[in-house]
Parts: sequence; C-alpha cells; structure tokens
Amino acid sequence: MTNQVIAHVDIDCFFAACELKIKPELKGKPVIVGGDKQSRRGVVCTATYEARKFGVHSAMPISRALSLCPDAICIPTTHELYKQESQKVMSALSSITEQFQQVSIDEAYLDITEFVQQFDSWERAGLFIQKLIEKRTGYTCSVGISESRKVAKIASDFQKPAGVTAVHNMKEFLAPLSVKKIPGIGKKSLPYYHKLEIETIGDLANKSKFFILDHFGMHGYAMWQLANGKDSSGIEYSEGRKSISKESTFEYDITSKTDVVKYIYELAKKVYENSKTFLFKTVSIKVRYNDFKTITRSFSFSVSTNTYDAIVTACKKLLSELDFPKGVRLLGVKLDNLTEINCKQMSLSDF
Ligand code: TTP
Ligand code: MG
Repeated sequence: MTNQVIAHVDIDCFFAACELKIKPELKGKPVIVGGDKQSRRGVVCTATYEARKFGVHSAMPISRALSLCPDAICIPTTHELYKQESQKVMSALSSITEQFQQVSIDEAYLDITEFVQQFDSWERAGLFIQKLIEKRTGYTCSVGISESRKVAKIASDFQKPAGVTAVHNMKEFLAPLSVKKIPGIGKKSLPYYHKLEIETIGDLANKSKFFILDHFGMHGYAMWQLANGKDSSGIEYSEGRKSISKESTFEYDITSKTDVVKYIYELAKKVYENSKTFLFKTVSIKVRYNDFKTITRSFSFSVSTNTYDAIVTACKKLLSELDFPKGVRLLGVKLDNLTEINCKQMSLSDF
C-alpha cells in the first residue's frame, strides 16, 4: 500500500501580496501591512520580503518596524479583500483534490497521495501546485511535501518564499533544525529542552524513549517519535465526512471510451464499498486529460440513496455527456451530499 503524501501550501506574505495585486506600483518595495506610519501605532500584520530583510516581521510594533526600516510604506488592512482572495486560493487548491483542509486564511493541507502519481517526483507535483496558484490568483506560495502533515508544515517554511521542499527522509531532514520548529514546542517549553541539552530535533531523536517520557510525558513522546521520523499525521476533517471519493491515475493514457467506462465502474464499486454507512444524493465523475485539463460533472438525485445501481446509473448518464478526444490520465468518482445512516432508512425503496 502506498503511504499517504501530504502537501502543506502557504501563500507568501499573504496580506501584502493581496495589497500589491491591486497596487502593483508598490512591487519590489518594502511594504508593511497594518499600523499607521504617521502615528507609528499598531502592529505589523505582515510585510513584504523587501521589508523583512531589515528584520521586520509579523506581530512587531510598528514603531520598532519603522526604526528598522524607515522607508517602509505602511498600508492599512482591508480584511474583505483578503477573505475574497483567500476563497480564490482555496478554490484553486480544492480543484487538485477533495481531500483538502484549510487551516488558516492562507494555508491548507492537501492529501496528494493520488495526485503525485501523475508526476515523476514530489518536487514536480509541488511545482505544479505553485504554477496553478500563480495562474489562478497571481500569488506565489511555498509548498512542503511529506508523508506526515506535521513535517509537510515544517517543510513549507523551509525555503520561503516560493520554495518547494519535498521530504522523503523525515528524520534526516528534521535532525539539524531547531526543536522550536516542532509545533507544540514554544517559548514556554523551549528553555526546558535547552536545559537538557536538546537544541536540535536530532538531539531530541538521540535521547532514549524513557528519558523523554520521564521529562516530558506523553506529549514529549509524540515529539520524540516525530523527531525519529515516525509520524503519520494526516488531513483532519472537522465536520464529519463531506464526500467519499476514489481516484485512479494511469501510468499510460486511456484512449478508448470503453476503457474509461470500465475504470469508472471499478471506481464506482470501490466508492460504493466505502459508503455503506452513508446515504448520498450527488454522484460526480472527474476526468483529467493528458494535457492536465480536468473536468468534473455531477448528477443529483431528488432523494438520498445508497445503492450501487444508483451510482452506476448516474455515472452512465454523466459519461454519455462527455467526449474523449485526448488520452485520459486520471478518473475519479465521488459521492457527496452525504447523510450518515442513523435510522432504519437503508435504501431508496425504504423511503
Ligand atoms: P502567515 O502565513 O503566517 O504569514 P505571511 O503569509 O504574511 O508570510 P509567509 O507565509 O510568507 O511567511 O500569515 C498569513 C496572514 O495572516 C498574513 O499575511 C497576515 C496575517 N497575520 C497577522 O495578521 N498577524 C500575525 O501575527 C501573523 C503571523 C499573520
Ligand atoms: Mg503565508
């Protein structure tokens, strides 16, 4: 079985990038978002990398930021703009995979286990994500890729801005980094780690399990496991399942419609097997051609159902509306509009 592959995507200096998109004359200049230059009051929300060179960073008082970078241009925040732009970013990311979790205004995790199979390396998949975001929104972003969500997050920060960091050997990658890079080790606990001569994540990995349990309990043990490259944290779905889907990426292009139908039915079967405890209303199919053009088509029933026949009927209808002028690289079937089965309604006929 393939291990999961998780990408963490974080837009570079997000609020500033939004402002520069509508004020392109400021590109290349040190810009601070938040606070006011005249009164020197407020705090820095973010700053362009030109201002960061002077040591300016988020959450710094404006007065301090201006003493470090007196020529900086300060602009007030426009949160409505950031919300709109964030939606564009998230919509672009969710076109890559349904297995996607937004965690802040400008960052998200994507389960790209299936998606990466189309590329000859994780780096290329990361570059593709960057290009897609740039094309759809104009923003640069940094991408971290790894088998662990936590490591993906550390990796996206590793080569900011506009970096792609793919981590295959987690232990080796983490070893030279400061322990404070581990989420959960903050200002409060850091001195305690230092007191025990743990400066880097490698130092932490080299301690014995019993030493760590003794000093830090189970919380520290989780950090120690991560330091040793043993972490398989993945996407977290907070509001229950929104969809059930299955995708297949092909090594060779599928060129005949008969084969497309055959594979869609196979996927329909797998999706059906995973949907036993749910009713669904909507069935979608996804087709990615060999030029990466991707289309999705959906069909909704008027009432919820949970039969295999319903999935196949919907797929047949959706497929009949599509042409296959080029080779197909990926196919997918998805069920959504889900209701968890918690009563006796088991199939359409029971309604
Ligand atoms: P971040 O992604 O942490 O920062 P960033 O996008 O500005 O810079 P980069 O990712 O390149 O390091 O935060 C996203 C936005 O959230 C940021 O643009 C502004 C806002 N923010 C604050 O308002 N205050 C803060 O202290 C932080 C960290 C962010
Ligand atoms: Mg960011």
